[in-house]
Amino acid sequence: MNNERKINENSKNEQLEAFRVEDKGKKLTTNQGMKVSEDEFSLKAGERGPTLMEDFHFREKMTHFDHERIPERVVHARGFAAYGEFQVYESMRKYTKAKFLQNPGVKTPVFVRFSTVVGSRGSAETVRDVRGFATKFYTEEGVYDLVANNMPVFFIQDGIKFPDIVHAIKPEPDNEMPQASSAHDTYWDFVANNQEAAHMTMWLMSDRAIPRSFRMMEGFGVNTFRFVNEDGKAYFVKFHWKPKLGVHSLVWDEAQKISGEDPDYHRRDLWENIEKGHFPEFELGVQILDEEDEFKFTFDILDATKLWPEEEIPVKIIGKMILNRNVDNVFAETEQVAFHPGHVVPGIDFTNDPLLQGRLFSYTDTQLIRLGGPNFHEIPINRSVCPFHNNQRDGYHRQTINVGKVSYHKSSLAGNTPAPASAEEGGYVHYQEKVEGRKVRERSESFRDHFSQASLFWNSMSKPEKKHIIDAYRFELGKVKSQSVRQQIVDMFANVNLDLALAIAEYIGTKPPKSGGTNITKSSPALSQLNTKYSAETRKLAVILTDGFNGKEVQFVLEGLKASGVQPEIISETLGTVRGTDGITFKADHTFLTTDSVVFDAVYMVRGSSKSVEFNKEAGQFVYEAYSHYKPIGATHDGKRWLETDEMGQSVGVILSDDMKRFIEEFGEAIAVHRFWNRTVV
Ligand code: HDE
Repeated sequence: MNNERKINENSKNEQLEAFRVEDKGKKLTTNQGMKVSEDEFSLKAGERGPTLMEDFHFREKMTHFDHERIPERVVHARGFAAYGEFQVYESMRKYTKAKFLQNPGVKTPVFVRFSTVVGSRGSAETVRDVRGFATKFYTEEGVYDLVANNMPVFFIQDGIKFPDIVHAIKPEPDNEMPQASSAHDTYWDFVANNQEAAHMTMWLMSDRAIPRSFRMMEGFGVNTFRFVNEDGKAYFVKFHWKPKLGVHSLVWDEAQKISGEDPDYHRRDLWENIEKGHFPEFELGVQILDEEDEFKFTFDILDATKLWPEEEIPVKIIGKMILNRNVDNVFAETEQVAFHPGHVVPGIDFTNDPLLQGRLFSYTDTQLIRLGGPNFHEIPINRSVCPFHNNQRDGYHRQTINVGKVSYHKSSLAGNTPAPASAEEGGYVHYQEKVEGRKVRERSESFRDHFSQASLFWNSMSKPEKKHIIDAYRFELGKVKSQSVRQQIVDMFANVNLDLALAIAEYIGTKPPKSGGTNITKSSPALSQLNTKYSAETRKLAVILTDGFNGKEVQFVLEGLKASGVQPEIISETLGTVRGTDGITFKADHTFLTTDSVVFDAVYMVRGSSKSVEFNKEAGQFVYEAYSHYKPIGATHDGKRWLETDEMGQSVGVILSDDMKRFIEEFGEAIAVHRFWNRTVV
């Protein structure tokens, strides 16, 4: 094709290079470029006198500082992002004409922002919440945004209720508490009185809401979109991201402790792994449905509170994304990026999903206030890598200098250019769906069932996952002060599962539900995260040792574990060098003062000759905490003596062996398992 633009994985980076500024080693200047001679003292009338109005340097510096903040996102305020590339495995020509989905030889640059939803910009990252997973594809046909979450359904069915759910789940307005949490009266009052939230609430109470890492989450486009191919034939489509490392979570006690220990836990994990070259990978999957099959299901495929069970409509894996570069400047890139589900390319179209329709209005609208005007598409991170031409002009912060007299269409002076492109020339032509109906403000009859899929989700959970869900309800409702709201929730969730409702009621002091139960017995194994992938790759291992350890043995074990991707970090009595009996040394990364058990995936107890009572006590607490969070623990020789009780030593996931080869093998496997849920923890 002669109008094909050459975009490759480096295109965005090359574009950004023009905007990067290196200040190091340069002379200090004003914003006007004039060198300044002094930056510590304002201009004063006498050494002890008042600052003078004419001090332009002081005024410029202070004014800029005074205006440094922009409004945070109304939702998804706290986020972290990285660059990468996407490649399709095989041409999707049959289903869509989107160019970036045609050629396995093409790598499309991407920018992905992960986020929490409820908390403000400075809130902790391991709170119980939905996670955003928004991807910007810089394609040759323009920017395509896949603005996804880590849960496949949503709280509401119609966009008009979005302000209500957000007001209800955000901190309560009279005292702005609690931060980044749904565990309060207004959220649960909303759920009880807007029962379409039942299914999403089950997900929110599940382990999915406390991910171990952004690298270990699935992503879901939630809304139903359309693929349209070259012949104009359309298909319904749902988008999925599947993480290479599988889906894994924290335990609630651990998540809460990490919020204090390291509120930046998720961004640190992403940042560090990319810096070390452990590039996160996600496969793109699609569920595709023929238009003729629209009404074949027990649920309405346009209802965003429903998922499409993977066993009924399989997920076809079509490509892979790899994240391989951190940002240079969080404000310039991560904060100023503007996503929008309406940023589409030819071959991707919308459906009448009323939640999606609401979203199509909201995102541009919110950028106008957040980024200060209509030219946010010109901010470097938002710029498409292909050129853009139209008659839009002026406005705050305009960067381009559009030359010539003509800024209207149609014109003879510019020969009707920029000219609309036909479909053959790559112009976007909306899918000609036939619509007819009366103007009404109503819920479709097909959107009325709020409980069947909530039950499906419950039925699909493994035993430990069910226990975590019950615990989460007990915690959250335990924080709800209104007895009436508590009771309404118990009565409501009896429609999902009676055992669940009874388990909640028993704990939070309400009456058991008046009625309830369900005849839904179906389950969907794909919904249980225990059925996803397991790997020891990038798992963080705490190695506890002091001077006098057996150097050769520890070195052998660590090399063996590193070969399966485990990342060991040494914890010792002091920072600096730790010496083994045989002259082998390690550099201590942490002491018990600078780190904590909760930020590791596994513990290797080595010991040494230290007799410090304090150190030994702390080591015991450290390993016990890891044990109580169901983590793998390994010990050889002396290290075994640190394991507090016999019971702990005999538990699943605790590997004690003096045969080094066997130890590496068994401990490596245990690290991959991640958590041993059937361990008895007292
Ligand atoms: Fe969003 N959403 N949303 N949302 N959303 C925003 O846009 C909105 C919904 C999602 O990292 C806002 O730029 C409405 C579903 C992500 O920058 C805002 C409705 C899904 C992000 C907005 C929804 C999402 C946002 C706030 C219901 C999963 C963060 C700041 C009709 C598929 C993107 C902004 C980033 C952000 C509106 C529902 C995902 C206000 C009205 C469903 C990942 O425009």
